[in-house]
Amino acid sequence: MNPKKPIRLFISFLICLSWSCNQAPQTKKSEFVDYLNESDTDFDQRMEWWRESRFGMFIHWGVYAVPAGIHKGEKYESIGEWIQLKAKIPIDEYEAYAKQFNPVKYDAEQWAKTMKNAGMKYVVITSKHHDGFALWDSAVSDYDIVDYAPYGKDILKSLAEACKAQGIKFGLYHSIMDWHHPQAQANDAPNYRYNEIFNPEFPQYVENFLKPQLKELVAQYDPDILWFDGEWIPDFTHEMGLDLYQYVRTLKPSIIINNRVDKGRKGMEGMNKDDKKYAGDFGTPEQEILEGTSTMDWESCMTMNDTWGFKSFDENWKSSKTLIHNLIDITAKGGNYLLNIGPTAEGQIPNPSQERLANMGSWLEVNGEAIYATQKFKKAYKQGENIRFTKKTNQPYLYAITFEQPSQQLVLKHIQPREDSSIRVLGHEGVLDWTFDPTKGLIIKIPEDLTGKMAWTFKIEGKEI
Ligand code: FHN
Repeated sequence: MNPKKPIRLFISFLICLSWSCNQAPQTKKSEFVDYLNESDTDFDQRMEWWRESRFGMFIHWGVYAVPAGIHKGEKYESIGEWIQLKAKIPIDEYEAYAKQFNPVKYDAEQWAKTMKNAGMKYVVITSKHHDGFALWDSAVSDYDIVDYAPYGKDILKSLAEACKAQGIKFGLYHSIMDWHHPQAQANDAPNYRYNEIFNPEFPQYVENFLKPQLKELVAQYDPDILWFDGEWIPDFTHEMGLDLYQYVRTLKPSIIINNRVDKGRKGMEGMNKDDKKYAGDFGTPEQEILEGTSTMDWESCMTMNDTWGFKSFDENWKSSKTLIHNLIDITAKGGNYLLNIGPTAEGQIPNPSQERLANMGSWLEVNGEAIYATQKFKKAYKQGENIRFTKKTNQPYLYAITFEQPSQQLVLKHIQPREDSSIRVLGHEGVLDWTFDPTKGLIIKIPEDLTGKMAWTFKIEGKEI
């Protein structure tokens, strides 16, 4: 939910006033729409495809894949995309890495097919991370993949086209913080007094660089999602956040924007301190899954190993089973799963990532109806630690998904089947014997030859109790 309350009415009135006085760049006075006070009906309609998608690919890709965690022979244990700051690399030295960024093995069509085969319905790729390097041909800056790097081709253009050809929604991650632009955090680049001082020219960076780049990204690549990050810096204010949300929605009214566009996020837990005051369409738990459910839309973003950007020596990969169980748990709690890959400097998806994506796609090919276009149970999203529940949005089907292979019988407490209905395990031939008793619950007889792996989905026609 993205309820709007009086506190924002006043602030958005001020934004409307300033905008209408300044003839908002994209709309005439009469056309001004106050997106900070959208109706719940309009909000729900705009979020529908995103809620039904459940599963997307996060891509952290850029110059940081060149050092890949190692600088001047020293390995840095931090997340790969932070190497410029963690290794205190002066800007001119880091720019030398940009001059080496030449992903000749990048194949946008292959990447889009990999997402499709993994069962992912949308993608969010870094257009610009904190290092300030643009993965598209920007007219606002030459610090980009076409003008600055030897590669010379527009990565976002080819990926946007390939994703749209595969029916995959296209999203952009864009960092508000910028270590390269002199009017942003990088004004004292060699020392990186990151997050310690205000840059007096930061407002000019927002108006004359951040917004113009966002405008060209929306115009050129028509993204369905804008995923902001780096909003925590002291230079960026709540008022800037409200204005940025209004600005981007005015560029593309149907676009979906995360809560890192504003200052409401409670750290890595990712939800808003007060979702009535702060802008953003969904919460963003990072490297964690909410303990329970939420009235606000949310999406857990997580890595497959320990880094977002590629590191040559991070081999701490989560198992396919863990990744699938995360997806099931998140879905049962009503959230989305944004699972990250960090491609190499040559433009390849690491083999361990490809293997896990293929395994997830195989499971979803059989069990996807229990994930996509489902809602959470109203009363109980789980039973014990190894059973999760989901239900179809507009059909009488409910799903009980078990993390461990059941044997002999499965007893379910929160579902009453319709009399004379059939119960099946997705991917397993035949129907299962069952009995229902209001006290004992639903008792399902498990066949000895039960097929399936990693998680088992019981499809039941009936109602939640
Ligand atoms: O600093 C970034 C980090 O590099 C990465 O992009 C994650 C993923 O969303 N977000 C920030 C850390 O919270």
